[in-house]
Amino acid sequence: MKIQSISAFQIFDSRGHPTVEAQIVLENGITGSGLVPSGASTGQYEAWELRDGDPERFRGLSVFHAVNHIAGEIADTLRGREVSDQRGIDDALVALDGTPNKSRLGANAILAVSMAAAQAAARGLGLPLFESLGGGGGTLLPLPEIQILGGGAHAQWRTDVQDFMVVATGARSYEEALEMTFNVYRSAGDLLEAQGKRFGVADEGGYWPQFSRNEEALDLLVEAIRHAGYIPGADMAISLDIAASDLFDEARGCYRFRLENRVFTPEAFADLMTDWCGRYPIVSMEDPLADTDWEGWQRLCRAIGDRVQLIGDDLFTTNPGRIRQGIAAGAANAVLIKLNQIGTVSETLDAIRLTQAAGWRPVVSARSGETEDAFIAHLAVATNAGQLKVGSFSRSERMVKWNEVIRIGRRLGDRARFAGGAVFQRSVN
Ligand code: 2PG
Ligand code: MG
Repeated sequence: MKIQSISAFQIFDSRGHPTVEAQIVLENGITGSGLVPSGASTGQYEAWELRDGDPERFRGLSVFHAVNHIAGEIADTLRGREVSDQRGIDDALVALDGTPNKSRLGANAILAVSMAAAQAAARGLGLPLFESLGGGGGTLLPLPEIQILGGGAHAQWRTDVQDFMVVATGARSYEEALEMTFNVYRSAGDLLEAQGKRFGVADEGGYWPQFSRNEEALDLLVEAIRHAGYIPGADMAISLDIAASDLFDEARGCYRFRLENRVFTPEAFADLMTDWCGRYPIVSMEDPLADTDWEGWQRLCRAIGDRVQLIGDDLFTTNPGRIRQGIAAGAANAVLIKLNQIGTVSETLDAIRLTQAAGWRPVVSARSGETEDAFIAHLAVATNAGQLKVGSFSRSERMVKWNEVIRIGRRLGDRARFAGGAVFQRSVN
């Protein structure tokens, strides 16, 4: 199954911002496409998203250079190659780019082609993507981590904390987890409406918050879980993405809550995170500290790492080198996995395997700017990752991923397993 041609064009993500789609056609006529997402609270160590920077076109956000790189250099290099050799294709893309962060061709150009190759290879074999990506060993449906309120960079800083999510730790099946989350999401909406505080939704479909303190959002989550008829901490737990790199003032070496006009030393901020975990039913915290605060991460991990999942997102940026450094330092116990932070499918699989080999947990994640592509649902099942974070329970760029896991479960039939709340107790690979 050889690659006959590769083309690309500019499409738009869920924020209406330009992004890249690549299409591969094989010699036997089979096609595959790759659509690239885009973050807003991006980590400084992420692979480079190439934008044109021309103020006359899409306020500088157009991606015509990345598109041209695919149609030109990349197509010339990969034409005639065996599409099922994902590693060979990805290595060739990395070598062609030649920079450490994929800044010459653009990680958005490279990833579009890498994803398109994976999809074309699966179709060529007549397999769903999760089967071909995972070599047939992927059978674990992930526990969904679903956003109820969106803040930070996704909601004009209405709260300092970025993602207020729930996890249905008491659910016995993927479908039950979705039903429980539906109920809590609706309850949160009803409560906000009753308080006269329901003002639409943020970038990932969670309610747009209107609070004067971050803890009010935590209180609302607990109330919404109860209101929906569940026991906080037993049936439903809280998961937060603090996105603390965005709260850290590098120059002064302190964290800042703009909403509350409060400033914290790194120690005080880590203490606040520990305090929240004691007072609220929190099972998981992502980026509780900044991506430069390695000491803080280690301290927090020693304090609560045995009972709270501590996920590095900006800290690791899905980069195997940084994950290795984190494992050696004992800085976290879980890794957020985003394809476009590293830029190829093979390196993403490496990051997941490395995480699992250390006994840590991978959490496959979408970006705040998403597309109609459901690739990550397949990635999560293919690798038995156990957890999937896609945003909220509304808007089609989110629902397409949750729905795809339902389809994958039907396809797996009796072979399907569900990760459930057990992911927080042990490794279920
Ligand atoms: C994150 C993601 C998704 P963004 O920080 O984990 O919530 O946001 O894509 O803006 O980086
Ligand atoms: Mg994050």
